[in-house]
Amino acid sequence: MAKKDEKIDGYGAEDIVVLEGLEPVRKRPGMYIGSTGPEGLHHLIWEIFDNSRDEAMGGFANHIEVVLLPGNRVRVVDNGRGIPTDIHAKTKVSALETIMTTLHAGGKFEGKSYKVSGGLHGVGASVVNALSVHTEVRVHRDGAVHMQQYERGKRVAPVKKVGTTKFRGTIVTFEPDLEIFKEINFNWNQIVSHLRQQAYLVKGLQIVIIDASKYEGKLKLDDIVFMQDLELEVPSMTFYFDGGLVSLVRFYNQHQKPVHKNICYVEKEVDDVSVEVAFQYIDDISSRELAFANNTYNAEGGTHVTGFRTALTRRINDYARKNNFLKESDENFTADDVREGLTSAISVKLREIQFEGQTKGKLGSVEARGAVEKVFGEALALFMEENPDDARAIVNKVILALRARKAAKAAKDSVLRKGALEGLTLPGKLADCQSNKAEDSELFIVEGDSAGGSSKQGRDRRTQAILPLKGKILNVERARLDRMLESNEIKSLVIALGVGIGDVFDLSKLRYHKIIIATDADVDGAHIRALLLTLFYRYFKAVIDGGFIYIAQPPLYKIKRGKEVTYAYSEEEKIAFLGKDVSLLEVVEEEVESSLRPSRESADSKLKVGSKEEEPEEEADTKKRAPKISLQRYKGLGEMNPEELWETTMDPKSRILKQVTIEDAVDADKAFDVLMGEDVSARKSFIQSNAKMANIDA
Ligand code: 28F
Repeated sequence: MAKKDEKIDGYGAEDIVVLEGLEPVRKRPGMYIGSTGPEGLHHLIWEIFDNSRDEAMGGFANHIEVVLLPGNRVRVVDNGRGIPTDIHAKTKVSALETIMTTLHAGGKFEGKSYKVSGGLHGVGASVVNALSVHTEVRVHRDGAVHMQQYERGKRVAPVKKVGTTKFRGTIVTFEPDLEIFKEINFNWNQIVSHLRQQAYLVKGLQIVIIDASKYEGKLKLDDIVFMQDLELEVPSMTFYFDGGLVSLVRFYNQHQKPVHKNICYVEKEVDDVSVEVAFQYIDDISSRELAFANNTYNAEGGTHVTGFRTALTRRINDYARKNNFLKESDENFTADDVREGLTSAISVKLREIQFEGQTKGKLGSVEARGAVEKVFGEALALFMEENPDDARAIVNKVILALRARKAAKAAKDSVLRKGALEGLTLPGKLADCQSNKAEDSELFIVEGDSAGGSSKQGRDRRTQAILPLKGKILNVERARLDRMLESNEIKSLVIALGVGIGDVFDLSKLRYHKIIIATDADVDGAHIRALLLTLFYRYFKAVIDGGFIYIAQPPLYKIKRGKEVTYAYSEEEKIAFLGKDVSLLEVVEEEVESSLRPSRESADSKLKVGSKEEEPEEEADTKKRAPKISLQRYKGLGEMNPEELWETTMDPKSRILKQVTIEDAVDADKAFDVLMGEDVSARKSFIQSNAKMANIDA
């Protein structure tokens, strides 16, 4: 068997080296998957998926299915070669078992059968296994099905042949361990967007995602390969892009006005680095840059992005000079000029990959820079020669950006001279805190005057400052820096932050190390939050990068059971707290919505429901009196009294804050274009599809 594998696929079981048990993984899970929170949990899926995807990248698979099953289980299937199950002569165990139960170096990923390595890939499966209560692998290969099961990383029995097959591939089913993860809640949207991105990165790969987690019928899966064939009536998504990054750029620009028709695209390998780039300009001032190294998204860019920018700036300048768009006396376009309105995607694949810093956010490998600069630079020059209409439109767009930059600078200089920000008088609306140590200080950005009122009363004034903002602040989407400065709302915010803006931006002057966005749980609140995140993303990115921005998580409901008060921060929590009373509540709650809805002023208006004081006939003898239950739904912070607000949302000891990551901001930025852009139908469908999530009545 080993011989046969080696001949056909270039691999035998003997290729695995360096073995180590899985105890360290269970001891320090964070070291292997980053965290034991939601990110780490989803990481388990990505690890198993990555192995399937690597099979696809090697050209051995073109179909992957990821299924959420009932009971917190996840099932991943590919139609690759199947993990080898033959017994290793020396270790006397199969390659499959070694892969699943040891922290190995992963022979497969050291450059033999795969041109490109994903760094840690291949150690992933055993890590997932270690952190799962139960795992099962089924391998379809050479006409036979082999199966092995594991509990918390330990095999239950040796690999066993359990049947015959015509199919080839690997099926892994795992159930994350609640001893490791506090909470197991898979996020459908997160899974879909991650896997969509992966589909763009591997041309021709079909990815099917199925949410069967709430499927109530019987599922007998032992003899099933792809569950897609069962045609269950459950949510599912399929991704397949034969355009690669062209499809990605097209997706990002779908609701935008392109400046030129053709998407510039290149895919080529030089010096052992494979480079893929696509871009297209749209009628906008912001830019979207998506960078990937070995299929991992790099939020902070890195050497490949540097190479791309250098080539872009140089080649556009060259073209503009050669074709007399720029006169001899004109200065060159800057890197910022050529970036305005640009949507670009860069993907590099390297044998050995280095990241800067702890996370994989920034690529450090130096060879990527030269490779991208060369491959993309040449392709861009050729693209402009061959597509003069596109080239002209691009250069004209860049000229516009250059003019706007100069005009904006002049305007900003004059605004600054006039002292718009320089006086640095803190805005009157700001209720500042007493401390002037930024590390201890927090700024709550709240929506409207009523929320401003209660939060000013409820806060700890030593360390907590409040800045109330008016409803719709300003459409920053199409406004420029200078226009934006004119808005009093934004001016207040910028002055309160203390960091300045544009050229005078200085992060060290930040006056609060926690900036907490506390908007209401409705459409307007979502809007303002998206707007603020977009504003930070586009003009104060360093403040997000520094981890200074947070989103408050006010409760959605206050539940009183007799004297006992609980707050529910999500629908799920509400249901969990209410237990069996829920059906009754649902009905009454509905009524409030339409007729009894508490007014904003009466923060204490409560709704009595489920009161069992007038006992119905049959229930009288069943139980002792059930406590009186009341449910209050908060539509905004303004509905809470100062004590409630402090207890639930502001008190550092009991509140929940969500730290904003760059990815959150990118999402908001993208959502923002939809919300603020000109495409009305896109806006409508965005609001509708997000309505439930945001808990709003659309
Ligand atoms: C659902 C998750 O894990 N798919 C995988 C393969 C295929 C090979 C492989 C994997 C063998 C000796 C390491 C097959 N034949 N899906 C997956 N498909 N791993 S993981 O090989 C691992 C190496 O050392 C495979 C020939 N070569 C490789």
